[in-house]
Formats: sequence, C-alpha cells, structure tokens
Amino acid sequence: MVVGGSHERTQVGIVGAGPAGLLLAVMLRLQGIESIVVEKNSRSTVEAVIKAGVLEQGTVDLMNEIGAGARMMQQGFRHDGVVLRFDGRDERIDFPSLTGGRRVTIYAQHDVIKDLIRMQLEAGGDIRFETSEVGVHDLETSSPVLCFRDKDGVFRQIACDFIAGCDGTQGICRPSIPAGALKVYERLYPFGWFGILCTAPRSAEELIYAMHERGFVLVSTRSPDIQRMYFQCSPREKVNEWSDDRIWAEFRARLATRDGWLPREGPIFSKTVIGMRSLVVEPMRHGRLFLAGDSAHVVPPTGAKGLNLAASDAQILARALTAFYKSNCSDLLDRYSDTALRRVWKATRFSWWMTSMLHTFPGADEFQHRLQVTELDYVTGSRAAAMALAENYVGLPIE
Ligand code: RFL
Ligand code: PHB
Repeated sequence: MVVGGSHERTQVGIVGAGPAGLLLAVMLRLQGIESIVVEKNSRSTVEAVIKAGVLEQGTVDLMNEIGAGARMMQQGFRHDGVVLRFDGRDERIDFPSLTGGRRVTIYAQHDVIKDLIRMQLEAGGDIRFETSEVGVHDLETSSPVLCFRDKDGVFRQIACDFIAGCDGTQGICRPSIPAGALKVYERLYPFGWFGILCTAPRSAEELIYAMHERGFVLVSTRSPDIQRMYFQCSPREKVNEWSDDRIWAEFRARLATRDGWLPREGPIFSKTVIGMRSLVVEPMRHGRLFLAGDSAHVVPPTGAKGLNLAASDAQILARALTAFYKSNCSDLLDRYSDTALRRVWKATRFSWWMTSMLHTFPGADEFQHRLQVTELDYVTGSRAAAMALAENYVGLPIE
C-alpha cells in the first residue's frame, strides 16, 4: 500500500500512451468505461517518435471502427503486395489474390498516435503527459494502485479496478511483476538495422525486401517526398561513420538487379541503428495487471508486426474488460493471456522466419546462402508458400 499524495479513482489505469495504451483507452471509452492514461513523455515527444509504418488490414479496420481512420484513409497508401528481391531479380507477392482481398496500409505510427491522442482528448478522455516516478502496486488485490508524480510535481495515486501495462520494452510494469512469476523467452539476432529517412521521390510502388550476400535491405516509404530505408548492419554500428555517400553506395550495391535498378537518392535527415530481438513473456497477466504490446513481447521489424500486435492485444483486452463491466463475466479476462499469446507466438514465428530467410548471418557459408535463395525461389514460385507469407503479412485473424 502506498501512502500520501492526492487520491483519485478510475476503472482502468493505463501506463503508456503508445499504440497499445491509446487504442485501449479509446475502445474502453466507446464502451463507457473510464480510464486514465499515464505517460512519461510530453505529447509532442510521443507524437514525433519514428517507428513503424505497415498497418495490417485488421489494424486499419480497427482504426476505422473506432472512428480514428479518416486521415489514415486519406493519406495512407494501400499496398496490394510486396517485392522480394534476390539473386538479382524481383518476385512479387500479391496479397488480394492470395488472401481473399486483404492488403496492408502504409501510414506512420506517429500519425496513428497523433490521430488517437486528438480523438481521445477531444472526447474528454484523460491522458496525463510528462509524468515521473510511475509505479504500480497492490496488483494481487481487487484495487491495484497506479501512482506517479504529475508534470507540476504533485504526487498522485489512482485506485483502479485494473491496470494495463502498455509501457513498451523499457517500462515499469513488467519489472513490477515478482521474479519467478513470468517466463521469458528471448532470442537476440547478431545484427541490427541501419534506418534512414530521406527527402526523395519513391523508388518503387511497393516495399522491397532484398536479400543480398552483403546483407538485407528494405525499401519502404512514408510519403511521396519522404522515404524510409534500412540496411542490415552490425548491432554496434556507429551512425557517425556513415556519410550519405557511403550509405547510398551500400544501398546501390545491395539493391543491384540484373536490369540495372537504382534507388532514387536524396538528402538523408535521420540515421538510427536498431537492435533486433525476439522476446515473449508468459503469462501476460499478474493479478489485476495486464500487459499489452511491447511490454510483453518484442519482434524484429522484418515482419512489420510490433504495432499490429499492440493493436490486437488492446482489442483482446478491451473485449475482455467490456465483458467484465457489461456482463459481470471474467472468463475473457481469465483467458486474455492465452488468447493474446497464441497470436503473439504466430507473429513471433513469422518475424523470425522472415528475418532468417532474408538476412546474412555472420559465418554463413555459400551453402547457407544457396538455401536462402532457394527458399525465396520456392516461396515466390509456389502458390501455397506465397499464400502462407501473404496471410501472415496482412495479419492473421484475432480468435
Ligand atoms: P510503445 O510504442 O513503446 O509505447 C510505450 C509508451 O509507454 C511510455 N512509457 C511510460 N509511460 C509512463 N511511465 C513509464 N515508466 C513509461 N515507460 C514507457 C513510452 O514513452 C511510450 O509512449 O509500445 P506499444 O504501445 O506496445 O507499441 C509497440 C510499437 O511501438 C512497436 O512494436 C512498433 O513500433 C514496432 N515496429 C513496427 N511494427 C509494425 O507493426 N509495423 C512496422 O512496420 C514496424 N516497423 C517497428 C518498425 C519498430 C521500429 N523500432 C524503432 C523498434 C520499425 C522500427 C524501426
Ligand atoms: C517501415 O516502413 O518502417 C517498415 C516497413 C516494413 C517493415 C519494417 C518497417 O517490415
């Protein structure tokens, strides 16, 4: 029990204003369930963090269902496929014909965040930005407590019915669960991604996932004038050792095709190195604390699944909390972890598989390289294999 400070009450305390926390808050509000979102960063900071870009069909449908999809539908790009580039050639996976009409939308995560924050605040939702000393307590009781210091320095305690830990990989919720109550599954990959943003026209109509002996490359996009690209690098790569010229030379080498394809180059205004790992913790619940999104699992970005898993966790949790408040039924809450984890493990498998197929592993020999080329040849040449990739990429259903 925490003593002192200003006391409040809410139904669901939510830690973190990322996609998981904000989607949950909006879905709960639409069901008449109160929440308070507690976020450590300022609104402008969370609205500026550059992360994901690919929204599964189910995430797009969710944004539309909750009334947050207008700008996404206007400014996002609908992509009907991706290109796999290997052995100097391009092979395309066509989503609608392989998945009964499903596709993905390219729309930046920080735009999703902006749309959700605006919508939630305009409807009177409660989001506290710039908080510090955030803690969760009494998790095994029927009234867990969320405490924090607000942006004016006032220490606050919120008594909740439930707490949702949506505070990402560096949050406080997962570490608040007693050691031994969680099982952690982890795989570190021996490489990272060097990500850039540049001002240039689009190089291709659709995303290109390229496998090359020098390492993987992804050609993605953000808008008609801003492009997002990544190349596989050492996890310890130093950004300041990469001039624009050196970066473009690396992209040209790895993206070379037999017919002389070249990326459209332009000034680079952002360079970052991203580590790659897979992590799942089980169960995604401890007492009345429910973990959702990156606080419970991390995938390497190759399958474009992280944001989409945050959205599906939030949906599963919102459904379970709604059943609790509307029908006094806790079955769905009791099943939350199992239901969410089945989808999480499928996305974990898909992201691991895409990563293994497309990257060059240190020490890999020519035999390994030939196997990877053959796998890509098979995946793009067999309708059954292409369908397996497509249905995972556009997103598996929520059970
Ligand atoms: P987030 O987005 O990390 O949000 C967590 C929020 O919690 C706050 N927070 C705290 N608040 C209060 N107190 C504390 N003690 C707190 N500690 C943390 C943080 O400030 C933050 O606002 O987690 P969430 O909601 O689970 O969402 C997960 C996604 O952000 C992540 O999985 C994706 O960005 C992953 N990802 C991609 N996912 C996709 O689905 N499609 C993609 O195309 C895709 N591309 C990517 C990606 C991630 C990338 N990076 C940078 C890792 C590309 C990249 C480069
Ligand atoms: C992105 O546009 O940032 C992006 C796209 C596809 C991925 C990962 C990241 O698999």
